Amino acid sequence: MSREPIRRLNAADTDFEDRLGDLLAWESVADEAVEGAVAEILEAVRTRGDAAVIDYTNRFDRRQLQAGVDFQVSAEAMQAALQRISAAERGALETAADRVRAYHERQLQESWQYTEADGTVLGQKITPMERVGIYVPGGKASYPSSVLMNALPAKVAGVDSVIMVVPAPDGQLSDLVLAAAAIAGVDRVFSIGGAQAVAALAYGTETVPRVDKIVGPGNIFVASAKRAVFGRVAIDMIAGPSEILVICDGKTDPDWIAMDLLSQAEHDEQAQSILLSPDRGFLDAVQESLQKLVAELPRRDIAAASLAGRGALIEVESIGQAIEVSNRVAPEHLEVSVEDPERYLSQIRHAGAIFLGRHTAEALGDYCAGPNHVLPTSGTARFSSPLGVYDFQKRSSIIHCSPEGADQLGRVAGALARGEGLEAHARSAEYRVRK
Ligand code: HSO
Ligand code: ZN
Repeated sequence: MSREPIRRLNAADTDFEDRLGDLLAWESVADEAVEGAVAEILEAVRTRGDAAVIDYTNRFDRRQLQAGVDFQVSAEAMQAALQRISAAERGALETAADRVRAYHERQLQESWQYTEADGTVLGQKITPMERVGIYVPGGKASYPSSVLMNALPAKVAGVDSVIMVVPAPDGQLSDLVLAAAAIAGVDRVFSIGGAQAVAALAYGTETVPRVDKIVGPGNIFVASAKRAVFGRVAIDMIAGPSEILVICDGKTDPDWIAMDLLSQAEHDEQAQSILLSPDRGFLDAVQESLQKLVAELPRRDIAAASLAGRGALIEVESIGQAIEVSNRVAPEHLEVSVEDPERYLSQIRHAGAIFLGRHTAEALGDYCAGPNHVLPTSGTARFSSPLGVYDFQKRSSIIHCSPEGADQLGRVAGALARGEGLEAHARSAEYRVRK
């Protein structure tokens, strides 16, 4: 790890490519010992159901659940949590939920069909998933905002039953997390976590219904369990640490930009914050701001470690070059803090979420602007998109042949089937051909 508070790079340097490569290098941890332990937990829950879930929960979360005792969080407990949070917190959660819901409603896909000249109808039918599981971590990474971001797209998609699992270490649950679940309309909440909760959702137990898809972040055990059950159920992407890349022309308040970089740095020592600017004096000013502002933060140790290990201030020739570099990074969050940012939108190719203009703090997107904050990380924005309603809807194709259509298509299919040596296919199609 570098000892500098944050590394400085210049895109004009001959070794820039190598240094950018070093900066972006990140390995998701896969650990054989973890995989072995997870496999054992999955198998135990698959074969013993609730009894195994209770054993592991008592062991890992220091609880005293009894066999036969329900670990579902009651509707009364959810309402009580909603009453205990402050009016300001409740109002903010409700505003955020309304905005996230409204944004995601625009993503709803419609079924469609069309009729060909001979009367054959072709179409596509959209159906929501039936049951979806949302994993919410316990402890320091337990974000109520993530409850909204995961649950609301599923609800908007029309999922029948959204089931949340959240560990309760020592029996403690976060009021804000439960309140967010209530506001988002989560249907059932179970106070279990870890690989045992993922297993319960994937296989179903006496208490926990089996789901079709599991989404939400978690620690290495949860990530490993999700990977292992993938195929039996769908999963979302396995997210890496948060990232922000800011492009600034040097005319935004350096304190604002420094705090934007710190906002993601404070998530995790492995989080990544990068600033690109053609103005060297501005990079100096932001570096100073960072040093001053990080010291004021409760999570300064995490933020400082993130900046020193994975942060960078990069001098570029122009905003155009900054966008080229950004496209290579394919960041989770891209802030374009320049005059007339819309002008550059067409050149931006790879970014999970794009924040335009000097007034758009990335943090607004984390909480309440409307778009989802579950985004592709570690360069996967090259081929992945934000979590959305699409992730909870499926498509079925529809074919309804008219007699004329069956005649025409039967001949085509017959010829192709015989070419593949599949005689039953050919005859099945040709039975409907007019003699
Ligand atoms: N920036 C995080 C989301 C988050 N931030 C939750 C605050 N709370 C994911 O990229
Ligand atoms: Zn964040």
